[in-house]
Parts: sequence; C-alpha cells; structure tokens
Amino acid sequence: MISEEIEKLEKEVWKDFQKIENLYHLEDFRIKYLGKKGKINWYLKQLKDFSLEEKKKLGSILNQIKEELETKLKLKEREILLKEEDKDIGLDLTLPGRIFPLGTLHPITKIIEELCEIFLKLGFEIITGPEIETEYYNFTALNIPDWHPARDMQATFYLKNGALLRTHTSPMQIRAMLERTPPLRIIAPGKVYRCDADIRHSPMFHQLEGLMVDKDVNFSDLKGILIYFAKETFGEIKVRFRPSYFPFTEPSLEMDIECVMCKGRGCKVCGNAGWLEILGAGMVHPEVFKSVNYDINMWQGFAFGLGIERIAMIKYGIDDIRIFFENHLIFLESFK
Ligand code: FA5
Repeated sequence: MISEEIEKLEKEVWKDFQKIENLYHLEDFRIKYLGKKGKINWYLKQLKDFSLEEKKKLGSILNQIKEELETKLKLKEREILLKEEDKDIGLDLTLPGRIFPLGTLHPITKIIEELCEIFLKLGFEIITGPEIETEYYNFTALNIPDWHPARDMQATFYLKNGALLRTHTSPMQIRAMLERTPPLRIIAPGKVYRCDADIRHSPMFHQLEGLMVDKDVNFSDLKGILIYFAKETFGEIKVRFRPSYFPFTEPSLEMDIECVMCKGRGCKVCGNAGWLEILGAGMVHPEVFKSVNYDINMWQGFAFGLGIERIAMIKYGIDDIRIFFENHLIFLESFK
C-alpha cells in the first residue's frame, strides 16, 4: 500500500537526516530526497493515478515532509558552516562577535505604539482586557440585548459554553467603568475577531477603544480629540464625519479619511468611495451608564473605536489588509 510506503519513507528520511555530518552528506541527502528525481517527487508523481481524496491526503503528507525537510536542511547547513568556520579560525578571542540579524517591530505594533503616545499626551490611561469575552460584556451591557438586530452587525465567532471572541474592543468600556470611579479617561488597544474577509476586512484585526467620562464632556470635545488624533497621525489630511448608529452611543458618528491611494478619486481600496472609514464613535448611551451604575444625571462621556489596520493601510499606502498577516520578510523588513 502506498500509504505504508510513504510512512516508511518518512522514517527513512529522518534516520538518514541524523547521519548528515558535512556539506557533502547534505548535498547527497538533498538530491536523494528532494531532487527532481528524488524519492519525494517520485511518490508525488505516483499519486496521479489515485482518487482525488487520496491524492489530497497523501499529497499533503508528502508536501509536509518536503517543507519540514527544506527548513531543517537550511538550519543544518548553517550549523555545519558555523562549525567549519570555527575549525578554520581556531579560537581567537580577539575576533569580533557574529552579527545576528535584528528583527523589527511589526507595522501594526508600531501604529499601536504611536497612537498610545498621542492619547497618553492627552491624559488617557492604557488598559487591556480579555479577547475571549462573554455575551454580557460584548453585547448586553452595551445596550445590545439578545433580540437586538445589531448583534448581526458584527459576525461573531462563538465558542463553546456561550463564550465568544470579542468582536470589538467596546467591552473594555464596561470593564473600565466597573473597575473605576469617574471621572476617567482610558484607551484599550487589542485584537478583535469577526467572520469577515476581503481586501479591507480581516477576520482578526486590531482596534483601539477610547472612553472619557466626566461631568461636562460633550460632542465637540469628541470631535476635537478625533481631529487632533488624525492630524498627529497623518499630518494634513482630509477627514469627514458621517452620522451613524451604534446601540451603545447616542448620537453616533463615523469618521473617514480621504483615500491616500486615489486622493479621493475612487479606487478598489476605498471601494470607489474616495474615503476610508477608520472609526466609529459617539456619546455614551444612558443605558450603558445604567448597566455600570453611573448616575446619568451627573456623568457624561464619549467613546470611540479605531480600526488600527485601516490606519496602517492609509499611513503606509497599503492596498490589501491581508499582507499584514502573511509574514513576508521583505514586507516586514521594509519597516526597519
Ligand atoms: C465598532 O466596532 C464599534 N465598537 C466602534 C465604536 C466604539 C463606536 C465606541 C462607538 C463608540 P465598527 O464595526 O464600525 O464599530 O468598527 C470600527 C472600525 O474597525 C471600523 O471603522 C474599521 O476601521 C475597523 N474594522 C471593522 N471591521 C473590520 C475588519 N473586518 N477588518 C479590519 N478593520 C475593520
């Protein structure tokens, strides 16, 4: 049976791999197993006569072995070269050390740090919280009871036992207000999850929540802070506010930034709108204050939720959100 033969081959591969001691062994090994006429390719070719299901199953096993081998061979080669280098030079303590390539911060981490700096200057405190949430924090306490159609606005990944992956960072508003007494000013950056995927939507993405509660906070304060953040982040750029709806804010707005790709003319990145939506915001709804026992006659507040990837796309001129999570070294190194 071919599956048994492949199993045997896998054992043979790893046994042989242990025997590699120098670059000659390594090259022989590579030709024997990974070469065009090597054993793995030979088995891959045999699969053509099998059923689609078997082809898929066995092909994936063979490709996995191939990938693992390629990675391990690279490491082995490096290990052998380093050993040989040591042999050539002997031990010379006056030689400079080896330079190891340094990594760099991921562009999304960079943007989060930049945004935190901006809001820290404005007196906001940074907090973090769980990505696995309960319906209560993610929806109910935010004035979205279970019958509310707004639950469908954010396609949710449910887990067993009623838990879910948070669909936004807004549950942090509730956590912050329950843990503190007003006045308060917090931001909460973090990962969120939605069943959503295209060039502007990713199933896992980052948001930064902002919440300010005080005795006389109003809508102009909110707009002022958002315009300040946009100027600090992008320099001179056109922004616009649109009226919107969120069950946890009233009134609500969304903020768009002029699309940097097409300068507002319309392109595939902005879906021909000329604008990219980067955040939702509004004045905290009295029902939300009631759910955390804040006196609605004494306290007012605003909240906002920024889409971090959208901000990174605009800032770095990136036309497909998926590239942030594909781990291409050339892309990541360009942020050094
Ligand atoms: C919310 O998530 C609200 N919680 C925001 C909010 C907070 C409103 C506080 C009022 C008060 P929305 O679903 O529009 O809203 O998402 C906010 C931002 O996240 C969007 O403007 C967009 O920039 C970004 N975003 C939404 N879905 C995705 C996605 N799938 N991939 C990448 N970014 C996304």
